Amino acid sequence: MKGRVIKSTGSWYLVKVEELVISARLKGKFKQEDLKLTNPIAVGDWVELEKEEGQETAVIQDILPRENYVIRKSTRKQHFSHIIASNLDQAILVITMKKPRTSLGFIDRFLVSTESFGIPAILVVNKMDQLEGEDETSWLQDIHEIYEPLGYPVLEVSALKDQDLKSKFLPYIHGKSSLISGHSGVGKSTLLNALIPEAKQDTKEISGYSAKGVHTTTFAEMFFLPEGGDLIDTPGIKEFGILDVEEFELSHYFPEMRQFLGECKYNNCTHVNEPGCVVVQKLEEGYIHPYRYQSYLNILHEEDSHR
Ligand SMILES: Nc1nc2c(ncn2[C@@H]2O[C@H](COP(=O)(O)OP(=O)(O)OP(=O)(O)O)[C@@H](O)[C@H]2O)c(=O)[nH]1
Ligand SMILES: [Mg+2]
Ligand SMILES: [Zn+2]
Repeated sequence: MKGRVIKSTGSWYLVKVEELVISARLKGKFKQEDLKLTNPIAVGDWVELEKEEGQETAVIQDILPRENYVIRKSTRKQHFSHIIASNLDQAILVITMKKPRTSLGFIDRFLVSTESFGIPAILVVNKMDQLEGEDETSWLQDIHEIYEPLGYPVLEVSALKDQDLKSKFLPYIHGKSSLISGHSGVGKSTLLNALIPEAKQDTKEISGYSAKGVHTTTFAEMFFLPEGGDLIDTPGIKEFGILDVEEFELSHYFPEMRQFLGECKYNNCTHVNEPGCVVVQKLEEGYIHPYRYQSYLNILHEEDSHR
């Protein structure tokens, strides 16, 4: 039989085979192409499985080739990576202005990752009911001004309060497989519950002391929209370690730079201080947002120090 992995707890996997959900385990070791992974099988994987004799459970025999995946550096094991989910149509990044605050740098790292995986991304500003004051309005304005022209849709929602959340959201998620990501406490599970009430994901108040989330969701899990499509709730992430992006490659994952890349004087230009750099010229002319360029430099230099 063929099925899709909807949850993985480490040793057991829940696999959806047509309308059934079956518990399955892995037998033996799996070879992964060149990747050092902490998890051989991820949510979203299509697998081939076989029923165990006289039991309700099954054994996973094979993983079908992944169309794409979102992967991050393992926080536990050096030089290892963790696949968050695979076979996705898009990634939804939930962000909040406060409690917790999502920085532009974090957003940019996330977007560089999804660009490098070839996965479209959407930004969802949650907790709009809490937005107040000039500071916060100007943060929101920045988000719209920076990201919409780059082709990333920006949605404003309140997962807790919006009455029309579903109708607002459905055009973006209908019939698609969407990953939901973001810091702990931004309301990923709350949003999921609002869209799919049967999901009943645990949610928890953020810590009053640190104004950060308390890592309520601990495993990625896929839920199905009755209208068609699925959403994958994931544990909150602190930072997004970017993988295997070469210096000269990084600008390919900034859509506003990508269009000028052939035009720099040197074809291995890193767009820092090389003569005849068209990216720096476009920055000065105002075609590239200074915050985005700053993020570019930050990622470039951080990745440098990891090499
Ligand atoms: N005021 C307000 N609070 C919200 C909103 N959405 C979520 N919250 C609250 O934010 C807190 C965290 O929500 P969760 O859904 O648990 O956050 P999460 O992103 O799933 O967090 P992790 O599972 O830890 O990654 C809860 O107390 C929610 O009730 C919103 O739109 N407005
Ligand atoms: Mg959660
Ligand atoms: Zn350049």
